[in-house]
Amino acid sequence: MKKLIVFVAALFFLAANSVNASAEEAHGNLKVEGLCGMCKTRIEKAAKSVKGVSSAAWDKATKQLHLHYDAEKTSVETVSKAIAKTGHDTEKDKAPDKVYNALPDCCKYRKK
Ligand SMILES: [Cu+2]
Repeated sequence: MKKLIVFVAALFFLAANSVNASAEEAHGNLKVEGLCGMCKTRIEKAAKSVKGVSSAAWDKATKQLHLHYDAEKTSVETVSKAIAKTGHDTEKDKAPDKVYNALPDCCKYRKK
């Protein structure tokens, strides 16, 4: 009986620890250029495709991308590079011209 109690106690201890681990989530903001709803979808999809990112929300008005991620698995720098690859300039990385030029017209944020 005593062994069972120790076992159950150990399970609770492990469960509590794993809850703590997932609570250690980092928040980050990144400025990403974009114009429309299609941009928003593309930017958020690119951010969420990065392993370790749990949520990504881009605001069209402020151009700010708010990220929740596991700091042991990824970083804002990694997310920034993934987004630039899809055609969107960020405050840290510039998108390749070739990818930018292939964006739909409504998404061409560089021509003002
Ligand atoms: Cu767009």
